[in-house]
Amino acid sequence: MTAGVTEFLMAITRLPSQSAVDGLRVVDRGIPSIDQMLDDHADYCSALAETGANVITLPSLSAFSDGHFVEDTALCLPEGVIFMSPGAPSRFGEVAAMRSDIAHLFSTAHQIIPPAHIEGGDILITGTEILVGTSDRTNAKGIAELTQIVADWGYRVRTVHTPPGVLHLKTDCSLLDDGVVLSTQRLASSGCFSDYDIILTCENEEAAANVVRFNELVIMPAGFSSTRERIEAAGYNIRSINNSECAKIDGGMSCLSLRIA
Ligand code: CIR
Repeated sequence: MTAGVTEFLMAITRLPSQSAVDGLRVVDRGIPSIDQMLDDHADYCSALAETGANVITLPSLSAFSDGHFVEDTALCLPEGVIFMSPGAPSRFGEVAAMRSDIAHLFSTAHQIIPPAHIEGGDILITGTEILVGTSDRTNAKGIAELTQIVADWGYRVRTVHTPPGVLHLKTDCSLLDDGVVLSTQRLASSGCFSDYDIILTCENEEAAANVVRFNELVIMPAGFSSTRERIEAAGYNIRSINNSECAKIDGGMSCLSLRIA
C-alpha cells in the first residue's frame, strides 16, 4: 500500500455556507467572516488544482454549518470509499449528502454505523499503515469497524491517542512524505511516530501541524513562519493559505478536502 499516499488525481471540496458562522468550536475566537472564508477556500482549491489534479467543488449545505469540512465524512482509498459516522450529532447528515455526491466515483462503498463513530480528521494514512486517533469524535467501535473493512484490502490499522483537549489526531500531525510526519511535540512525545522521521512544529505554532501534502505541494496555514522555515529546509515546496476564519471553528487545511489517488 505504499503507492499514492502523497500523489492524488482528484480532490473533493465543498463551498462554505453562510451558516458556517455557527460552526462547532471549543473556544470562542469570534465570528468568522464568510466572505474571507470563501476567498481562502478559493485559494485552497486553486493550490490543489495547480498540481494538475481535478478539483470538484460541491455546493454549500446551508443545513450543515460544518459541511465544508468534508474530510470528516469519508475515507477515500484506491480500493473503495468508507463513509464515516461523525461523533458530533450535528454533523451526521453531512454524510448522506456526501454519499449521494461521490459514491459513484468508487467501485465499492461502505458505511460506518452508530454507535460506532469515526471522523476522517482522526485518520492518518501513511505508506505502511493507517493510524487512527481515539478522540471525542472517534470511539473504539468506529476504529474496529474501519479495521475490519480495510483488512480485506490489506491495510493495517494502529490505534493512537489524540492528546487531551485536541479535536482530532490530524489537528496535531500530518504526513509530509512516505515515512515523514509533521507533528506537535505533545503528540510525538507519546511515541506514536517512533518508526517515522519527525519534523516538529515550533514552539507556540502547534496550529501549523495540520497541513496537506498534495502532489508536489505542502499546503499549510499562513502565519507560522518558524515552522514553515523548518519544513522548507527539509526540501518541501510550501503554499500557504490564510486560515484565520476556518480556525475560528476549529478547521484546518486537511479538513477542507477529500483526496483521491
Ligand atoms: C467540528 O468541530 O467538527 C468543525 N468545526 C471542525 C472540523 C475540523 N475537521 C477536521 O479537522 N478534519
